[in-house]
Amino acid sequence: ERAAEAPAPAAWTAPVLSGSGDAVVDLREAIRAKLTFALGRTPETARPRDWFAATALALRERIVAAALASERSVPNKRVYYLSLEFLIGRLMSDALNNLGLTETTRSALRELGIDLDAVQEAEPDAALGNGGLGRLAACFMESMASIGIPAMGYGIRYDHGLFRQSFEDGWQREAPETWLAEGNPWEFARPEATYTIGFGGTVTLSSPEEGVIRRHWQPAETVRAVAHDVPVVGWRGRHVNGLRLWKAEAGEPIDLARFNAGDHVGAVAARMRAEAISRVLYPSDSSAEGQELRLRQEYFFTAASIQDLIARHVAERGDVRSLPDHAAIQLNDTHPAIAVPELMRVLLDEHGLSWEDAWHVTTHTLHYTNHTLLPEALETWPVELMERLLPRHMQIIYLINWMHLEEQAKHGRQGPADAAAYLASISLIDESHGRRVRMGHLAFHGARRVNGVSALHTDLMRSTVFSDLHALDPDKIVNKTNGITFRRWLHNANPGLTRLAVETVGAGVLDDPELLRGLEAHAEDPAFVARYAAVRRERKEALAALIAERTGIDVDPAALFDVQVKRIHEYKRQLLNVVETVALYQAIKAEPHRDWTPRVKIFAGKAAPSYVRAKLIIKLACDVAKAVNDDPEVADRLKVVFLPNYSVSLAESIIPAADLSEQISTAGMEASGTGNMKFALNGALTVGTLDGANIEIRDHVGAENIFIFGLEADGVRARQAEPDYAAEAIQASPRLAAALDMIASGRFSPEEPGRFRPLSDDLRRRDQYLLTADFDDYWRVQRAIDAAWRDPRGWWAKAIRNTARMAWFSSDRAMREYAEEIWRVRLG
Ligand code: 4GP
Repeated sequence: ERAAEAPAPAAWTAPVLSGSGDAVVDLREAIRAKLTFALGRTPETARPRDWFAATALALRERIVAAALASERSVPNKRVYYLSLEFLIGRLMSDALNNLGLTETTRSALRELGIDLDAVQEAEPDAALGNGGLGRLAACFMESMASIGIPAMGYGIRYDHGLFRQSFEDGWQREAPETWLAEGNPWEFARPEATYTIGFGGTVTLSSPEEGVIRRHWQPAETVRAVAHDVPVVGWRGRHVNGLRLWKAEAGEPIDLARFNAGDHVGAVAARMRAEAISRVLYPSDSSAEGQELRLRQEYFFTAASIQDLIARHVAERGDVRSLPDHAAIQLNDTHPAIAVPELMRVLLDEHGLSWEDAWHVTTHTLHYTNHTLLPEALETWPVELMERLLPRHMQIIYLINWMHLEEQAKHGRQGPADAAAYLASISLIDESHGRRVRMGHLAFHGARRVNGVSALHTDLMRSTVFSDLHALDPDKIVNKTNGITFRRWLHNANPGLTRLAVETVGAGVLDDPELLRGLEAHAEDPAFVARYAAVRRERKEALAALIAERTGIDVDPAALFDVQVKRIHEYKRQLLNVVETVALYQAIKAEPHRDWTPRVKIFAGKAAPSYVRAKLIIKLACDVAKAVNDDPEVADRLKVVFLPNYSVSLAESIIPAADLSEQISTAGMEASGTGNMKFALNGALTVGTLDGANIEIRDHVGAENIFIFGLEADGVRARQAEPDYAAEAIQASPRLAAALDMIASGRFSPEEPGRFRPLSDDLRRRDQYLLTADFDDYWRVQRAIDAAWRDPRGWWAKAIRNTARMAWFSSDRAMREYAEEIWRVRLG
């Protein structure tokens, strides 16, 4: 059904961790037994998917022993990572690599006549996330297990992860993704860990006879949250943590009376409503979602997780008051921000704590990571909806807010002139367009530490969205620049480069990425450069084969592979890249005999289904691709490819094959980026703006090894204040004007000449993302890149220095910083 990924070269682990003969025999027999007895298949009839399941089950057994040991030991403090998204992708290569079983498994399967690569390709991607923050959560889980932070991830076990993307004549089409269709061999269902989650209903007061007055929430509706655990095995199998994903079930599977009365559909209506909660991942990334179901998802998984961790804490420690000493809860964005009133509710109403004690526990246990400052992405919920769905929580939010505002009034912190404006800015309730709860403010106020994900982003948090709250508590906001796990993004994705690194600087580099530094000494050594280039060439050939298979387009692996892969969003400016492509096309047409640097522009990424503008940008990229690729005059000097259905696995094939990494967001808008780190680690040179973590990447790899262009964040703000900047910029740039005219003219859409007018008109009139302002500098830097490519020695030296200097961007480093400065938890 799904096409194969590019074949991986023999794993680098061979000389380092190869299995003994006995281990191979044991594993072979274990796999054979799983195939026969757990799956009921014979080797003759088994499909690759069956071999995958049998292998996963056999490996899971080896992970379980360590997992149970981790579970039995009671660490002094645990981290709970609450995230609505975990974009984990395939798990087999992680498990094999971290257990050191890649070669043992390859041999065991070979003895059964089966190829490990084919088995790995049969694993569906677990796409339980949209993009950046979901993939970050997956990297963090792997790193916590690798460096020994006792942790549990909490999320939702979506039946359908991020939609499957295909193109119909260049238009994005979405189809449901079905990763669970044949079950998930990695997971353990834990029906014994089931909690009841309420919605709606009323809040009543206890009778005065009880002495103290307590509030009781009587939900109108309840749903069961059933735990499903996926073990997360760390590097060298030393630690195993759990990812606990909640599945929604109805209290009663069927209304038997209704069924017997003949209403067969109505009899399961309540069940359908309950199960809808864990049915689909919301395909929103950096855009607000108004749907009630989304709020139900948020509360469902947060409440289940809090019940679970409190039950564990009380079982281990007896008293809920000591929660902050033994648990640190990280809220990944505001999606679990309802944890603030939920934890308060549990402590007040169920454990009888006073308000002060409950507030102390809450604000010493919770921490919050912000991932975006885009105004349209800052989550708010209508008060009316919250009151209907979570009446007790709304009471608690009002009380928190009242105390918070009183406190400021008492201290007279606000100047009298603009007191109202000041209080409005720090209030948890936004009253500017209907009354809405600001989830960012709520998370901020309820958290002990709040972090941004790159130095620039954290500064902007302090100076913009959270400036007034920041002034009240200047130590609360801290920076924790993102990281990526090198096990997946270097060792697994690029075994050739890893093997080269091991052979050059020693196997210690597998444990300590700082040793990558040792590669620098070889940046100009012809023998080393040849090997480094050969690794890249092999990955490019594999990617070229994959491109041909999936799109029918032939690309030359000798050309510069220029890659932009990420969610499609206007602020990420795929459109800037497409407009530059059109300008380059025009330039080649104007001077067809010039010696142009051959380029392949590679795009991939999904647009949220309701994001009309992003889908139009995809269509433009596809239409431009068609025109350019079909033009014999251009020949091999420019090719444009849009690979469908971007995923973690596809990223693993693309990133090691990239020469150039496009990180071209409008400065101030990309919180960090993590793709930028993956590319640089694998030796692609970055073309980027001074945005997010690009700035820190430049600081690490050196300004001479990265191509920076465009306005900086304050320049963006200044320019946005000028009313006619777009028109002026276009007028000043004949090249940009010509490219926009060509797009507007219908040249790429002859069957519908006006199709792309909305894009060009918008750029002329408003250009919110400053594409016109940055275009000329982008063009300039791209031509400098053409020239740099023509000097292979210089290019490879830069590439090698990128790989050598990226160690700091390991998510192990990020997790150590969180452990020390946010969670105050010891490493195991
Ligand atoms: C993303 C940010 O857009 C990206 O810059 C960052 O690297 C990533 O989070 C992880 O911190 N945000 C989202 C989102 O994914 O949905 O807001």
